[in-house]
Amino acid sequence: MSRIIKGSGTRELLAQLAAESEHLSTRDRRDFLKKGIMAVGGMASAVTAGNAVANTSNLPPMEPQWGKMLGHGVVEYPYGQPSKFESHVVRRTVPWLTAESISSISMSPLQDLKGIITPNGLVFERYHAGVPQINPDEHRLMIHGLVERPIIFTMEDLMRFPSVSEIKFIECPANGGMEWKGAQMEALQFTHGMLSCCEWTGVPLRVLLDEVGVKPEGKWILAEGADGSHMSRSIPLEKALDDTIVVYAQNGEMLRPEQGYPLRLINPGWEGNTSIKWLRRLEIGDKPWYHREETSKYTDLMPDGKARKFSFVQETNSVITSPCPEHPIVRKGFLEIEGIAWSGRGRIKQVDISFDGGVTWKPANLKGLVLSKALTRFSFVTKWDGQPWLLQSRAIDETGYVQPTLKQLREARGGNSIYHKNSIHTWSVAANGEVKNVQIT
Ligand SMILES: Nc1nc2c(c(=O)[nH]1)N[C@H]1C(S)=C(S)[C@@H](COP(=O)(O)O)O[C@H]1N2
Ligand SMILES: [Mo]
Repeated sequence: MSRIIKGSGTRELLAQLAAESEHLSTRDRRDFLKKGIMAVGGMASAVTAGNAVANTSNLPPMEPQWGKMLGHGVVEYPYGQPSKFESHVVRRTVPWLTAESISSISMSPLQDLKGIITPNGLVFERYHAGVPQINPDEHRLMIHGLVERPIIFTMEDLMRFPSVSEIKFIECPANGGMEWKGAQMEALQFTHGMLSCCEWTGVPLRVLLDEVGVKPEGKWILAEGADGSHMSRSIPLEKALDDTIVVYAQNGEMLRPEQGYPLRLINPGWEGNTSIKWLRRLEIGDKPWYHREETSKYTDLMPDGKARKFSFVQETNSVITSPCPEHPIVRKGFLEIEGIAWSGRGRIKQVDISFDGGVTWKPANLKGLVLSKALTRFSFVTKWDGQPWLLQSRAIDETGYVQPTLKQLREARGGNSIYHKNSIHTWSVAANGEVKNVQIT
C-alpha cells in the first residue's frame, strides 16, 4: 500500500502514474478503489456511488414518490438526526491500534465535513477508560493546592460566571503518527482525523483562579479527570492565565458524554491530551507533577535517544480534503480543491498549493472565518484534464512558521516519535482521478 517517492524524480513519477492508470478501465478503477478502501477496514460504505441510481422512477419527468405523500410531523424526532442517506459519514477507528475500544481513539470524517465546525456527533474521541455517565448534580470541580481559598464548585456555581464562546480546534498530537515511517493509511480520515473544531462555551480558567487566589509560588496546575483513568496533565500557569477555558458546552448544547460531559478543559492550540475531560480537580503546585505517568508519557523520542518534553503546541499543519482517497476526482474540467489548515500558535496567514510535489507553489484562497487556533478552510479553483498530480498544501501561520516538508521534519526529529507529525502531506492523483497517499522523501 505504501509508496515512497524520491524527491529527485518528481517528473518521472508523474509520468509513471499516468502510464500506470491509463490502461485501467472505469470498472477496474471502481474495483480497485473499493479494494484500496476496504483494506483499511470497515470503509466500504464510504465509497460514494455518485449519481448512478438503479431506480429512475423518482427522476424527471416523473413526479418523485416523496412529492406524492405526506412526510412526518414535528417532534417525530425530538432530537434530530442526519438523513439516512448520510449514514456513511461517521467516526471510524483503526482496530489494530489498541487492544480495547475503551482505551482507544476514533477519527472525524474530515473528507465529508464542510466549513470549519465539526458537528458534535462527529468529533473524534479519545478515552483511556471509556466514557463515564456523569450526573451533573453529583459532579464537582475542586480547585486547591497553592491557593488562598480552596473551593469546590458545583455545575451551577460554574455556570453563574460570565461565559465565553470560542471556536477552537482540538487535535491529538498522535494525529498522523501512523505515517512517520511511511505512508500506510489510504484514507484522509485516518491520516488526519484525530482533529475536530467546535465552538466551546465555558468560563476562562483565569476567572476561577482569581476566585481561589493563586499563591506567588504557584506555577503549575495539575488537571485531573473523573473517569476511570483519572487522566491528569500538568499545565503551566501562564497557559491557564492566557486562554484555557473550563468548558461545559460545545456547538450550542451541553458537552457530549464523549467530549467530557459535564465539564472539561480546553487548552486552545495545545496537545489534545491537556484538554482534560470530565474535569474534577485542579491542583496548583510549584512544579510539574513528574511522578504522574502522563507527564512523562507525552514526550517525543529523538534519534539520539533523548526526548522532547512539554511539546505542548500543535504546530502549523494543513491537508487537502478534496480530492482525497475517499473522494477521487470523478470528472474532468472545473475543480475546486479544498482543504483545512490550522496552527496552535494563532491564525493561518497563508496556504499554498503545489501540483508537482512541492517544486512550485501557488497561493490558495482562505474561505470564511479565519480565527486563531481554529480550523481554516482554503480553496483553489482550477481545471483537471486528466493529468497526474502530486498535490500538496503548505500552511504558514501569523508567526511566520512555515509547515515543514517531511524531509525537514525527519531531519529534525528522526523517525521514532509518534507525536507532532505536522509535515506537508502528499496526495498522488492518477490520470484516472484516483487519489493515493504517498510520501516524498
Ligand atoms: N479525563 C480524560 N481526559 C482526556 C482523555 C482521557 O482519556 N480522560 N483523553 C485525552 C486525549 S489523549 C485527547 S487527544 C483529548 C481528546 O478529546 P476528544 O475526545 O473530545 O476529542 O481528550 C483528552 N482528555
Ligand atoms: Mo491524545
